Amino acid sequence: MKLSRRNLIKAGTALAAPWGITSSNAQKAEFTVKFGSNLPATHPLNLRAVDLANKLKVESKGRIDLQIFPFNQLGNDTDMLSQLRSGALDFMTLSPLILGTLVPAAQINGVGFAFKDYNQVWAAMDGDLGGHVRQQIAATGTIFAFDKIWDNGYRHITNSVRPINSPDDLKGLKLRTPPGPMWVSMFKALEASPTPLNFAEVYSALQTKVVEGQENPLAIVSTAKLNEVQKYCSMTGHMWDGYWFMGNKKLFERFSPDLQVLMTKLVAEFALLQRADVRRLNDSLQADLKSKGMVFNDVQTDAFRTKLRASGFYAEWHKKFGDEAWAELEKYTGKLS
Ligand code: X2X
Repeated sequence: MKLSRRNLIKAGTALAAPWGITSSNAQKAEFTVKFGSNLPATHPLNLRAVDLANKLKVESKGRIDLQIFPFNQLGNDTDMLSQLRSGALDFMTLSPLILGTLVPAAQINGVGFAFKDYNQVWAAMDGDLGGHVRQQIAATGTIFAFDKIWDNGYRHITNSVRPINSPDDLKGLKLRTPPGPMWVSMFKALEASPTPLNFAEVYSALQTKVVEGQENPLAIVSTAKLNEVQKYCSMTGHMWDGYWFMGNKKLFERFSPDLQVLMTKLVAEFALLQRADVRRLNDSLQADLKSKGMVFNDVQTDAFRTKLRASGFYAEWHKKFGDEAWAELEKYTGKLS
């Protein structure tokens, strides 16, 4: 079967079928490697990963066969991260905030309401702040991150109970967060009732009302069809989140230098295209989701920041990250607290 977007999308519904199958007359690749992600096959992250795999195959003259496994086919994020560390998985994309369970410094992009716009995001993540985080990831000795982070987007809150206009509306709301310490800390500070769950469990947890809400960018709400089990979407944009494209260090060191250079170049090249796709989607999906019955509201975020400040959220994370890293963040965002 040819590696194509159409086949990948079909694959999204099948279980654990590899999508990098080479045609029968092609010679066996020197490196047949696996990439896993938590997102549906139709999300631009996976569509661009397929494009990456195709170009990698051509430009490596068939030496690298990158097989794409979307939508938690290889396990949830927590499983995939431990597989990546042990070498059972070769490459994956992961939120820096979930990676925070292993590399605490990685969470810094998730500080509530830190980045005012995408110019600040890319300046920081492609600049010194991202560089600092990648150093900490490499310091694990087992995994590393390529140097252009892929996009997830600004996160907004959806739920099945009421529109969120002010922090009071969040009080006691049973909110799923991804399994990362900063999310729990932030939504506790806002007096919601956060429950950390892997993305693999989100749709069913919402459907069965184990939780009432969740927070994600619109491209995820749409591609994971969360609108089927959520009524309200409140445009809080409370943090920006991305995906480090990561690899197992030992595996990557087995690539010859020319293959290492090639893959590094292509991950960066497709990162830029993926960022543009995600941004276009996040900017255009409101109308589509509205037509499917979701109710949107814009949110004045000042009261949320004030509450976070008053609760000591910024002071606590400043202390955890340290003065140097915090100054690095504020170099891009301006003063936060
Ligand atoms: O788990 C989530 O909500 C997701 C898909 O946004 C992340 O990967 C952090």
